[in-house]
Amino acid sequence: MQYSSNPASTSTETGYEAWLRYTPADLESNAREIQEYCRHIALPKSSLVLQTAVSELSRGIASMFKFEPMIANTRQNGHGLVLGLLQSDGLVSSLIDIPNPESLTPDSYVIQAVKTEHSAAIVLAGASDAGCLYAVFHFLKMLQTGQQFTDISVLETPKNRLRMINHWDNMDGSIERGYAGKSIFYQDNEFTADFDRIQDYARLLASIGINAISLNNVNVHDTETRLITKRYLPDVARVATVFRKYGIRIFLSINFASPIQIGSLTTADPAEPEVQRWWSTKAEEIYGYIPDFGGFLVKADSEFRPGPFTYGRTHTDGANALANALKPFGGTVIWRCFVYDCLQDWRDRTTDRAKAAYEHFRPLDGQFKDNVILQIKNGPMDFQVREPVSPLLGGLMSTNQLLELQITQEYTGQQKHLCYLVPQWKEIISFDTYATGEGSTVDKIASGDLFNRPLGGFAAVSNVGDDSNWTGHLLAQANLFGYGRLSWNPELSSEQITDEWVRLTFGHNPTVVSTVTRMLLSSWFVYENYTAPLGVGWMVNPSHHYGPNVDGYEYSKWGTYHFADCSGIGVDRTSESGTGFTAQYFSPNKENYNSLSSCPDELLLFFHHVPYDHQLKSGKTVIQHIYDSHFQGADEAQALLEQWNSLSQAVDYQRFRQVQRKLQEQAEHAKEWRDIINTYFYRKSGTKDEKGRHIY
Ligand code: GCV
Repeated sequence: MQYSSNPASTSTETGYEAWLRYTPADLESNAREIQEYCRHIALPKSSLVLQTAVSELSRGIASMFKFEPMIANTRQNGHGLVLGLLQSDGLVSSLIDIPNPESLTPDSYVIQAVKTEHSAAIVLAGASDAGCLYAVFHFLKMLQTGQQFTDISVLETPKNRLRMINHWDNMDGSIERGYAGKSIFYQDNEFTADFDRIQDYARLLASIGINAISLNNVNVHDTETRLITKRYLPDVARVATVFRKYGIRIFLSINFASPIQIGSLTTADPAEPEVQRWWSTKAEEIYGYIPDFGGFLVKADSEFRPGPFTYGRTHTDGANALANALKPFGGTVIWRCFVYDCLQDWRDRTTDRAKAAYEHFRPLDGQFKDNVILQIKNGPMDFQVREPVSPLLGGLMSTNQLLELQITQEYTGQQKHLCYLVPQWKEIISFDTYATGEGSTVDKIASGDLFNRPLGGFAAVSNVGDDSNWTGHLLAQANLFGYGRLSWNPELSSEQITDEWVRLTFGHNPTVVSTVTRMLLSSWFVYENYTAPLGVGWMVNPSHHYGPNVDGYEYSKWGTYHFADCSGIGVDRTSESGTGFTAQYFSPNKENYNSLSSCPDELLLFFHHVPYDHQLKSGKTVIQHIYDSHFQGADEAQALLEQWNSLSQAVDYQRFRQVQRKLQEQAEHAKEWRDIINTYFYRKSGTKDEKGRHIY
């Protein structure tokens, strides 16, 4: 295959198309044969989402092959594509047989080649309209990545029923923890007029299998509280219409105190009949505008948000009251478990923020309505670069659960630094909780399979804003893509996902593919190396969370301490002398984390307070590890820049420069991290670097 000699010189790509570029240059030679199929599309039945499917297919074909396919509701002789529904579609059923139809879920789909003597078809069929759309995106991806179509037979069923994106967007246009510009939904307390952009976002999300989105920040302020009123519901309904075309249901974050704030009630007590009636009437009103409304996402009694505690009620009381209101309309309450004491005193050694979610929610297991899902952050603290998996995952056996991840890089470089999170997420979802013995991995808990729950899946905080390339750092698109792919199939490897993304984004030049892949796959470890060491977390500037500040949170009320002094560092969370957090895990994790000798190095300071000369499993002392990892991390950040620079003639100019600027900033900033962390610990410990490197 031929590569254009220097794409750097001609292209004006900004990254807006993300992984849906459909450039002819991306086609591998075997795709020529497939062109014959692409000239005719049969779509026997139609619907809103099937129309989207056929128009996405035509768009991809037109862009890659430079011809418009013919679309008909019957099949032509010769080669062609057939779109439709499994089981309920006569044409599709006449062409393919599904051996185990009972194993299909609504989003399942099939891509299958069917050849007879005189004709050849490729069937793209879903168990639902959305399934067909997913089949189309899969087919287009196969074209882009040069996969073989001869005898193709794909059957895909997502592992998770709910595959959700959470937006932390505010209606003034700001995004809490957003690093890619302003909101694509709101401006000046109104909905934006740019619905084309919203539709382009819906395309991106559907192409990676996302089927639910919450549109506003979980911290619901005054204006956003009114999203569920007549003032804004017509606009919400218009946004829902855009996402509906792509098989995506919308949710809203609500304010638990709404009955007071936008109703005329004097209480929001979930046990009060008038409050319950208020929510029921409100639900009816919302469904009048949006018949397929997904439901409410709720942050309650957390970080100063109102909740049932005000009235002496429990989270169960609060969540179930809302669930009752949504139930007649098929809606769901997603209730977040990020609940902890955020007014702690650093001298208080008994309260442990890491223990909080489990302490609050474990006793309530089994008491939530069937249309409630508890959303659990992956770590017990808060999306640090390295944390153990939350013990609440596995701790709840009779409750629907969603695993909450953070795509936006709040603590992982804020989309100025390259930090590809798929390897981190893979570690989390393949973590064995031992909840029901060996093999009780987080992915099976989230999906509902382990405990046979009716609802479950993944949710993650979006990293998208109105920057021209969506994510600020072009390579941060890989995190959004990777999240979607993993939420569809958590068993995909980091390497598979990365290879797909790199090829879709940059084409097939082997040097580009191998270099970008290497950069992405190493970047989380690089970031970890030059930031907070050995799982201790938090050494960031308060409030905005960017940049090094070892004591930034050490004497604050947020419960995020490392307890470094002149003799040692780390948080004692053992059962014997510490906070007892380790006891929230099942054996053998409990014992492994509790014991200094078996605790993994990378989490040592999360679980133990140790002297600086404590010897790690690596053979190094803690202090030498801090020095070595920080010198190494800063060098590796510089190496990322150099690796990228080697692609200057192989990547189109605008996209090349975007990434180059970010990597330059990262390399500089990594040195700042290195020096601040090393100097701090040199002064605290009084121990010299055994390699004699320069410490300020
Ligand atoms: C939306 C952390 C973040 C907050 C975020 C909160 C949450 O505390 O810093 O910005 O609020 O988590 O997840 O609710």
